[in-house]
Amino acid sequence: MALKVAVLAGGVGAARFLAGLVRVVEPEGVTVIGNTGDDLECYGLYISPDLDTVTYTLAGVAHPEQGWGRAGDSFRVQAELGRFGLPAWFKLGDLDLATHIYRTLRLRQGATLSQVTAEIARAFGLKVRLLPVSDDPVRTRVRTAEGWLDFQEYFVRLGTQPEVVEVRFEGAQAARPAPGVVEAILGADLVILAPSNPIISLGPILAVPGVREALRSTRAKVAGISPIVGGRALKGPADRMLKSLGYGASAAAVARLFADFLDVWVIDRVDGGLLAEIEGLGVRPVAAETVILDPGRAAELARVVLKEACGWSG
Ligand code: FO1
Repeated sequence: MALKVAVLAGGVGAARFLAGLVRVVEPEGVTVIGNTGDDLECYGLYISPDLDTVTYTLAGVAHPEQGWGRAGDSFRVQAELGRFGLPAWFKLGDLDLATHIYRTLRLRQGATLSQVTAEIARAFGLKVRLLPVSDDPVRTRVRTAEGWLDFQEYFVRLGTQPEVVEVRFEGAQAARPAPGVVEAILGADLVILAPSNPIISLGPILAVPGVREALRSTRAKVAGISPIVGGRALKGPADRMLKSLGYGASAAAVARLFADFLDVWVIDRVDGGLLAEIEGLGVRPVAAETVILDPGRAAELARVVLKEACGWSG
């Protein structure tokens, strides 16, 4: 029987890790629990960036450098929308728009986000099960000197430049985990926190009542991969955010955020000096090559996680 793995996932970093994981375990046994805090409406369309990034990456159709959006996409529709004065700071390619049109159409017909996500995943030939963390709206908002901003305004329009002094996940308290989310965590052989921004990618997932409790009570080992290497985020604003929110930007500081449910924390070899600090949190640290340069390296990293967390050696 396939090893049952549940993965908590944000966007690009998580998707690249998953592309490696499915090379080493049977994808049919993998459930991906995706962040929906970044979701937005644009031109009346419902966009779920992190779910799409996972879908496109696993389908092999993601933009190779950006990691989000489609490879070889064109922007003719968005350019034409400029004629009517509509803003175009959130780049939506023509192929990508088809996904958003389909999702919006199905949601208007009464389908849930998890149903549509499964339909889109099937259309792209995914073998993993991809679940939004919730079918209820959860929206990440950040407070900066300019006041409260919607997540994508901060992330894309302002290019993550303003300092973030507070983060909230609107709707999270009233949200219920999507069907299968808690069951996947409780029924897994292994739960993995992908190398994602701990505040804005994993934060919304953990903020949905029932998810953190499931992570604390599952009999599966819970392992995570640090997205901070040598005090720096490999991608995005995680290091600056961790500092401005007062947590500190180190692989150990991120482990502290998850210490109540984390068993194994995989850090980069350059952070070997943090092993004792992580052990002090009651978490077993493992030093490995964590920088994902290609799917081969991602597969190597997945092998380390599987071996260290549950003794799996293929
Ligand atoms: N990221 C950008 O930096 N600029 C964009 O214009 C942009 C558009 C976009 C469209 C669809 C999509 O699925 C993702 C998109 N992203 C864009 C990425 C997205 O903002 C972030 O990757 C996530 O929300 C953070 O994980």
